[in-house]
Amino acid sequence: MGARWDIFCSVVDNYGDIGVTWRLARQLAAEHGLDVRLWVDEPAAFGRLCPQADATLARQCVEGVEVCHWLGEFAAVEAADVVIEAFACTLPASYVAAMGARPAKPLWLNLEYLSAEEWVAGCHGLPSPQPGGLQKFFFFPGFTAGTGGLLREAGLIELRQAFQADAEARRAFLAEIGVALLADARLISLFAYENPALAAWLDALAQQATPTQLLVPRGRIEADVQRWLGVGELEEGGSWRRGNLQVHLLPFLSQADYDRLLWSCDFNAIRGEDSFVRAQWAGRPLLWHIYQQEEGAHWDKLDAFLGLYQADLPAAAADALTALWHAWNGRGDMAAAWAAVQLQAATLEQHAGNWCREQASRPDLAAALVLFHRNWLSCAA
Ligand code: TRH
Repeated sequence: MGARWDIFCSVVDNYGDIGVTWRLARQLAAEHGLDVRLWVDEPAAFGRLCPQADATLARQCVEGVEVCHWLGEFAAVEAADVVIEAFACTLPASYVAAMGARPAKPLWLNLEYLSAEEWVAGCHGLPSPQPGGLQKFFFFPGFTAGTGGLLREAGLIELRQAFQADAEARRAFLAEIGVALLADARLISLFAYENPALAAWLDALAQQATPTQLLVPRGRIEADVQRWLGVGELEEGGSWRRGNLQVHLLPFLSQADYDRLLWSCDFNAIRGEDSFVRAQWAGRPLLWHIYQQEEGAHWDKLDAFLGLYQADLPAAAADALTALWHAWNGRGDMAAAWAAVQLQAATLEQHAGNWCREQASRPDLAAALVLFHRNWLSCAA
C-alpha cells in the first residue's frame, strides 16, 4: 500500500464540495495506489452522488476509498502522511495535534476552489506556517500552466469519445433514465440554481424551429421549470410539451450517470465547479450558472474563464457566448443572446472539442498532487 492520505470535506451546501473530494479520493486510490480516507460531515450528500453507499454507516469502503463520517466529536485517529482540507474547511483540533505529534510531519494541503483568475498561478503552492512546526500549502486547481490543473480520470476522454461515437449506447442510456429520443431533437441538459432567466430561455426554445428535449435532473431549478410550465407539482420521470420544447424531469443521477447525461447532450447548462468541469470534458458547448458570491466577486471569475476559453474564438462567436453567459447569470436578454448563439452553433461546437483537447493535454489534478507530495518529500530529505 502507498502513502496514507486523509481528505476532509465539510459540505457547505449543494454537492460541489463532496463531488470534488469524492472524485479526487477515488482517483488517488485507483490510479496512484494510495490508502485514502475521505472524512465527510454530511454522509447523506455523499449518498446522493454514490447511491451504492450506505449513508448510515460511520465507516465504509467504497470504490477503494474508506469513507468516514466526520463527527463533531472527532475520535482520536493517527494522522496520515498527506492531509487535504478541502475548501478551507477547519480540521478537527485533535487531528491537527496528531499531525504535529508525528515524528515525520505530514504534508498539509488546502485544496482551493477552482478559478481561472490570473492571480491563481501566483498563489498556487504557496506555504503558510502553522503552529506546532507544521506548514500548510495552498493548492489551486486551474486551467493554465502553473496551477494544479483539473480533475480528470485516466481514460476519461477516450471513454467519452467511444460513448459519443456509439448511437446505440446513447439511446440505451437515455432509455435507462426514462428518456425516449424524439426524431431530430436537440438534447439539452439543465443543472442550475434558481434562475430568473430560465423563462425567457424556455420561451425561446419552445418557439425555435428545431425541436428540443430538455433533460432536468431534480434540483433547485425545479420550481422555476414548474412555474414556466404552469403545472402543479412536477413528477419525477414526467415529461411536458410546450411548442417545440419537451421537458423531462429526471431523478438526481449518480456521478457516473451524470457524466453520461452530459456526453449524450448537444448542449449542457451546468453550475458550480464540478459539473462545470465535467461539461468541459464532454466536449460540447456549455452554459455556466456560476455560484454567486458576496459583492459580485463571481463576475471576475466568470469573465476570467471566458477570457481563457475564448482566446481562440472568432469575435462574433465570443461575443455571442459572453452575452449568453452574462444573461444566464442575470445581466442581459436571454432570448436575444440565445438567438445570437444559434448563429454561431457550429463554431462553438468545434471550439468545445478543441478546448477539451487542449485542457486534457495538461497534467490532471490528482497527478499534480502526487507530484507535489513527491517533490516536498525530496526537499525535506
Ligand atoms: O452543487 P454545486 O452547486 O456545488 C457548488 C459549487 O461547487 C460551488 O463552487 C461551491 O462553492 C458550492 O457548491 C458550495 O455544483 P457542482 O460543483 O457542479 O457539484 C454538483 C455535483 O453533483 C457534481 O459532482 C455533479 C453531481 N451531480 C450528480 O452526481 N448527479 C446529478 O444528477 C447532478 C445534476 C449532479
